[in-house]
Amino acid sequence: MSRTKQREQLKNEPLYAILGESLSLGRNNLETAEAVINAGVKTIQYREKNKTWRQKYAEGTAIAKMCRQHGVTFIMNDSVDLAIACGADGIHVGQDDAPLAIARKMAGPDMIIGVSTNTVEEIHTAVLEGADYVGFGPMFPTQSKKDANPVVTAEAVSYALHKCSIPVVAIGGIETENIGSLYQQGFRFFAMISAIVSQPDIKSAVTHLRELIEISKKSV
Ligand code: 3NM
Repeated sequence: MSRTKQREQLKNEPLYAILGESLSLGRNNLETAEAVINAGVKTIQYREKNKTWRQKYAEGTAIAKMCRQHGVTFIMNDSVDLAIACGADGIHVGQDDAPLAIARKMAGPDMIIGVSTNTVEEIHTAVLEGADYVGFGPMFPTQSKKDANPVVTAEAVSYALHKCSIPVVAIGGIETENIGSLYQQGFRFFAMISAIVSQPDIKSAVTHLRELIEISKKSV
């Protein structure tokens, strides 16, 4: 699939799964990726903080290939060199990773680039610098990220919903209990680790999340 099509797909697909092996109930990242792909999720991010470059490269390359075969967009977390080396479609950078302009310069105009944001200022800067989407959170407290920021403020939520011209992917503590209310608030894209990869049955977890979104759609 072309990157142009993938950019379009990002705007149409509500669910964004993030892989993290320590949270995957004993499955390895390839097994989890396969289950997530089979569940129909169209965006997958590889996020490992404690593996070596070589391990990340090996896993990332294999998952990128699986994603390519199934029309799934594959995003590498943090590192531009790994994203390029693995043949990822995109990179997700945090506020402490390579600045977007540098990442763009290294990765080229075609690479999808997402940026983690927590404040109005960070969203504003990411848009100005040409991000394709922002990750925005944490929406709720989360156990999955050790150094998570404070939960986003009402002011930042309002800016994200009404002033941000690129897709806002809500993240942090999103699960079946709250995805519907986030949808009703105006969020359309949802990134999750535990509500997807920590579930015993990933396919039924994803189906349930989709159903909750569909129900909320009818009430907005
Ligand atoms: N980034 P879960 S919160 C990876 O706020 C990540 O930028 C966050 O995991 C941010 O869905 C987070 O299990 C963890 O809460 C998301």
